[in-house]
Amino acid sequence: MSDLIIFSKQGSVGVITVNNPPVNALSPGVPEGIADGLKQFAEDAEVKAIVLIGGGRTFIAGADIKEFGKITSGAKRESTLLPVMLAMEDSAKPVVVAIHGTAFGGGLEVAMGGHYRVAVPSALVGQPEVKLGIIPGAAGTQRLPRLAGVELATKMCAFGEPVKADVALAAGILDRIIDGDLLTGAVAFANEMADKGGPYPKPRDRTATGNAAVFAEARATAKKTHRNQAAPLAAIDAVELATTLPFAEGCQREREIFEKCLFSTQSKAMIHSFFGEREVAKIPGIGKDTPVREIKRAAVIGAGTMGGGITMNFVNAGIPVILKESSSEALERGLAIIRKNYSNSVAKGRFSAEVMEQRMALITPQLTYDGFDQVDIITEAAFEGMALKKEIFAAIDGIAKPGCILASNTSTLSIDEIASATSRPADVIGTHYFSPANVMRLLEIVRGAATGSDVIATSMGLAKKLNKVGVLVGNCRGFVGNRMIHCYGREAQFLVEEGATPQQVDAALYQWGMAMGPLAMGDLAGLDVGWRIRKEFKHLEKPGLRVPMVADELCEMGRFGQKTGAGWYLYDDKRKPSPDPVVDDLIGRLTAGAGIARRTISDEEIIERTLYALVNEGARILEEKIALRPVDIDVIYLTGYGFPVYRGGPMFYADTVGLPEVYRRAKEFEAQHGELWEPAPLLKKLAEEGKTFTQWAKEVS
Ligand code: 3H9
Repeated sequence: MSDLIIFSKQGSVGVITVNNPPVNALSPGVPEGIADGLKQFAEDAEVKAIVLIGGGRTFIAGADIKEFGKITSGAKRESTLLPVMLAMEDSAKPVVVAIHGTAFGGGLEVAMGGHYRVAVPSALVGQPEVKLGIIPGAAGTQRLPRLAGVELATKMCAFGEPVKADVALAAGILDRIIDGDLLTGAVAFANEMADKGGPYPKPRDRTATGNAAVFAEARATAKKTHRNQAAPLAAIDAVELATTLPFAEGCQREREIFEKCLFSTQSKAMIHSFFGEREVAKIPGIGKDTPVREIKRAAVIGAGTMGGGITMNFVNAGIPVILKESSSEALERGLAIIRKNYSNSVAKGRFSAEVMEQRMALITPQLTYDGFDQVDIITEAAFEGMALKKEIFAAIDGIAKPGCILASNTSTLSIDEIASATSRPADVIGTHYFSPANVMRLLEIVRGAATGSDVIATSMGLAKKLNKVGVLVGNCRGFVGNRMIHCYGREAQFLVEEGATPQQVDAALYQWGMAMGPLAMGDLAGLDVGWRIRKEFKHLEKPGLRVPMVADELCEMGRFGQKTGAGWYLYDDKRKPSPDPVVDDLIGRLTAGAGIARRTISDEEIIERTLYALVNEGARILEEKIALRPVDIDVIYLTGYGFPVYRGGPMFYADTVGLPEVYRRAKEFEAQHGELWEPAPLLKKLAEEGKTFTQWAKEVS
């Protein structure tokens, strides 16, 4: 018996407890320990049944994902779980698997090797492997359709969403729900089954009946919802094999498909993203022992698109909000939008009308600062202008109670300058939400020079509470996300000026995997936002550098994007875009005036110009320590900018292309387009050393 697995007995039932915190992953030693337990209890004449259970907060949450990198790098050979499961199924004594928390991936696969499965009502079971770019690799695609039927199995394996215990019971994945103590219930169930006597059911002996329509529909859905991703389609293929091949052969084919996925760049990118989302929570110098402030009440200034979304985040987490506006019209408009958003959710069945009313009741709309002296955090979401922000911060500095966090939702402005309007810069922080703020998962947390560690720790904790991914960044114009997107958008516009159509630029990047093209994204976010920012920063622009012409001109024409029915595209009343000859004329006129020669532009150039511009700026951001690590930049792009998860984020993508190649193209672009393309010193250095951003991050950490 190792520390990872504990054997014990409850009367005549042998209990195998997995003890590998935090999530009981199937790390080396765990499968072997389970196999030892089965063997020991098989030989123990006192034992008539066996229970397998997880210690701590969950049953087995899957294979140990950290081990995958060792396998793909050749440092380790994969050991297979299949013999352990066969040993469970072939046990002469009934094996009952007791589930709480999450039986995910290899965890559910192990569970399906048992004769019976019981679970607490709150348990979740699932095959989330596709979220890591792989498919179940230990018979999940073969046993699940045999237990639950192909329809549910296909859905679970192809899309990775777990099901709750009651659904799993109805589908035949579980045999009983245990109310009360799980181990007691599982032991009682095991005694019951042993008393009934064998033979005990083996999931692998059941038949999975094919259903062509189910597979066809799943493939069509996967192509839409998981665009360009290989794993969902591979998972459907594997489940389908369960309906045509004997179990052992199906397992062998599943294994081949699993390995192909595991060694793919998509899977490496998605595993990078999985660990990245957890890595960003780890901030050097701000440990778990950093004190945090309690956030029980909040205030939001500004009921516009951002302020409204931010308010919804707080109330969704049960935190009451005072929502302040400067005019009753703006306040009413903002409240009406919040109500409409909630009504849409009710209509979609996400929650009841009663829940909606409870949330609305948590909002106190008003035109004054009344009650601001009672709240724990004030989030300013006013227009993007320094003078206005400073005025607001000076006002709240005079009202807020000591210890109240003063947060700005600025997307570009200096947190230090905003903080200078207050007498308490240590309490001032940037919390930059992304539009729509109630939907997008990213929260850029901007640390000023004086921001207190406890304010940072509290804000990171708040992100989690609001169901966001908080990423800490430094203070500079645009911070990380918008500073980089500025370069990406700039190149998108230059490409349009040089001869591509807006549709071509958007289509090329969409097909590459971005959630939407950059110009369509501008129309969605509102072109006036960038216009206002460009005006604010005009005095800082270096004279003589090329600047995009078209977007400012569109704004001068009142074309702010979707909200005005026209921007880069023309929008109908359902916000469906169509190309607009007016825009083509404008581009032609402006470029002719500027003497820009128009040419045919390839999709490849569109991808390289826009994405390498992101990477080059990202490298500068790393040099300046505005982002803590390359993975922080990746997570910002994955959770806030619609970057495809299977590409891993801009810095990881650059690693997969190879930094020497990215650098080579940047040099070429510099020769063609001038100093905007000067390669960042870090990019140059790593390219010359033949290293990746990932390797560099390990070296400097
Ligand atoms: C698989 O099973 C393939 C099979 O078919 C077998 C083929 C042979 N491995 O998320 P949390 C770490 S593929 C290693 O913050 P939560 C995580 O990094 C796998 N580490 O907790 C974090 O570390 P740290 C299929 C893992 O309560 C800590 O545990 N399974 C693993 O919010 C806490 O995690 C999955 O894809 C792992 N499998 O959520 C499940 N899981 O503290 C992936 C977690 O150092 N996991 N860690 O940052 C999850 O979905 C969530 O972690 C879970 C808990 C819902 C379980």
